[in-house]
Amino acid sequence: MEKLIITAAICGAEVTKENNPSVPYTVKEIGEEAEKAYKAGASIIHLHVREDDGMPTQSKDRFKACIDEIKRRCPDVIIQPSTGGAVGMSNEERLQPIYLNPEMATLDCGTCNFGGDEIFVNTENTIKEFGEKMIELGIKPEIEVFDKGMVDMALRLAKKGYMKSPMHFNFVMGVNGGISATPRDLVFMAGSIPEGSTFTVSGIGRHQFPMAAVSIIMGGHVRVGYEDNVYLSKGVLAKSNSELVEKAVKLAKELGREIASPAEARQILGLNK
Ligand code: KMH
Ligand code: ZN
Repeated sequence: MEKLIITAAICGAEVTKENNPSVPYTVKEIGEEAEKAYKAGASIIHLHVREDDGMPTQSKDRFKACIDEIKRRCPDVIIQPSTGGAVGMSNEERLQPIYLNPEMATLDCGTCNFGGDEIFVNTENTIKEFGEKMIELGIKPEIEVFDKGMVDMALRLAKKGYMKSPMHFNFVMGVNGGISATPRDLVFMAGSIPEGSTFTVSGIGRHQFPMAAVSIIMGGHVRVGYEDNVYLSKGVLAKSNSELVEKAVKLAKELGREIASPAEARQILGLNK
C-alpha cells in the first residue's frame, strides 16, 4: 500500500484556547506547532491563521508571516492554506492566501450547516471561481467535502474544467450538518471518487482516530489536529498537535502503513512545483 500522508490541521478557525490552551494563535505559536507536528510525522500543514487575540483572519500578510515562520523551521513541509477561512467571510477575503503561490490549498465543494445558526456557504459559482483561480495559479486543490453531494458537485465541475485530475479529496466526517463519521459512510465516499484519485479523512471530535484507523486500512490518508479535535483520548486534552500526529503514526505502524515524508507526499499527490 502507498505510504501514509499525515496532514496536521494545527489551528482551524473555530477552536479556541478556551477549548485547549495550546491552540496556536500567534505567528510564533503557529510556527512552533507546525514544527512539532512535522517532526512527529506530518508532511502537510493545513493552515488557518489568527490575529494574536485568536480572531480568525485570511489576511495575506498574516499568512505570509506564518508561512515564512513555518518554512524557516521546516523548509520541506507542504503548506496547505485554507480558502474556507471562517464562516461569514467573503470570497475575496478567503482567497487571499492563494496569491502567495502555495503548492496546495483547500477547495470547499458545497454549503453546509455548521452548528447553531452558522452556515458555511460555498455556492456553485464560488466553487467555480476558486477552482478556476487555482488552475490559473498551478495550485493543487484539496477538495473538501462534508457530504456525498459535494463529491458529485466536484466531479461535475471537474468535467466542465474547473478542477483537474487526478483529484485529491478530504472527507470531513462528523460535522453537525455533514455526513456521519462511520466506516459505512467512508466506504460509500471512497467508492464515489474516480480511479486514480487520492483521499484523506478528517474525523471530527471523538471520531478522529477511529476514522483515521479505517482510512489507514483502506489505503486513504489521514488528517489530525486541533481544527478537528483537541483531545488525545477521552477527557485528556492533547498538549500539542504533535501528540495527535504521534498517535496517528502509532496507529499506522500497528496497521502496517509506513509514513510518507513531504517528498513522498509530493510524489503521491503529483505536486509539481
Ligand atoms: N472553518 C470552516 C468554516 C477549509 O479549511 O477549507 C471551513 C474550513 C474548510 O475549515
Ligand atoms: Zn480548515
